[in-house]
Amino acid sequence: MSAAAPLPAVPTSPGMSISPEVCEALAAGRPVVALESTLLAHGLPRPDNRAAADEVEAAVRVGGAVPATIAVLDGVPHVGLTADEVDRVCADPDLAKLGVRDLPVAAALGLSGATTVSSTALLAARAGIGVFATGGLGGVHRQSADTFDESADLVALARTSLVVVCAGVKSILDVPATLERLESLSVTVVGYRTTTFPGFYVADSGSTVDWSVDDAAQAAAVFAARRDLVPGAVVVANPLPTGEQLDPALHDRVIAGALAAAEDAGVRGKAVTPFVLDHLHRASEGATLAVNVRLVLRNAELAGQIAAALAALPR
Ligand code: PSU
Ligand code: MN
Repeated sequence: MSAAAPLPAVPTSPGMSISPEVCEALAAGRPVVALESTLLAHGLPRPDNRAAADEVEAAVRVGGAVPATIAVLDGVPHVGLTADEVDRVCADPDLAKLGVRDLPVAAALGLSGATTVSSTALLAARAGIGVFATGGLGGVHRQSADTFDESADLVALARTSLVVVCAGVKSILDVPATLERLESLSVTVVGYRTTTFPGFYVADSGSTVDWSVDDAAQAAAVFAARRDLVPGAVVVANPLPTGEQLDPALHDRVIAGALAAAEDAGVRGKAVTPFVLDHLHRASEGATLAVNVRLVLRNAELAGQIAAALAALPR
């Protein structure tokens, strides 16, 4: 009689690989925070992105949760990456940028890529992760009336149940139009300790939101209530303190230049956001890069706290 096949060391969800640490935390009901890889691979320049990847994971741990950076490697969605896997994501200049619609192609053809807010949210929710930290959401681009360019992040958040901690939407976008779309899509949006909607690099986008939460426990409670009611995300908008924001005058100047450069270069589709962010990092001599990393770290730590508060709630 042959011996029984050994059990896999790590149980995994169908079609994805979950790291041992993340798997054990989820099985035990301990807090976990998902992190996206597009902001590393396409939003931050090499080689600074590699150090940022470690710092973001460390910030989640300071907040009280286990980090789960998500990417697709050789066709397999990975939830929680080894150091070597983070190296791959951060070093490859040709790594694909994968939204939800790209995931089946990557899976079927065995391709690798970084996951955006839309695809990270989907994969995180499927793995059973309730909280996700990023920098700024994608949204409605400023020329969208001509280009129809609206990030797939918005529709994905309408149907994916998790908390997304962000510094608002990227300020290269049309922020009021993006807030209107989030309303149409019934995505819950709350400010963290403010009703001022943040402007990514700057504390104030010029728009407001209807609701704010005072602490991580309130954010977790809002999500728990939404989860029981209807699928969809709770966006927790966490502004930088004004003392840490990008100088608003520099902000407005470099953004105008970056958008004009993208127009002149004829950049379209999913290349727009990486092109504009890269242009900003250069034009501001690294000031936007430093602020971008800082806001992601703050979001990661808050997300850790919210995940811990969520884990403490009865399910
Ligand atoms: N936040 C950042 N930097 C980024 C992004 C978010 O601080 O680069 C990424 C996210 O992955 C988001 C994507 O989903 O930008 C939006 O791309 P697009 O506009 O093409 O949908
Ligand atoms: Mn787009």
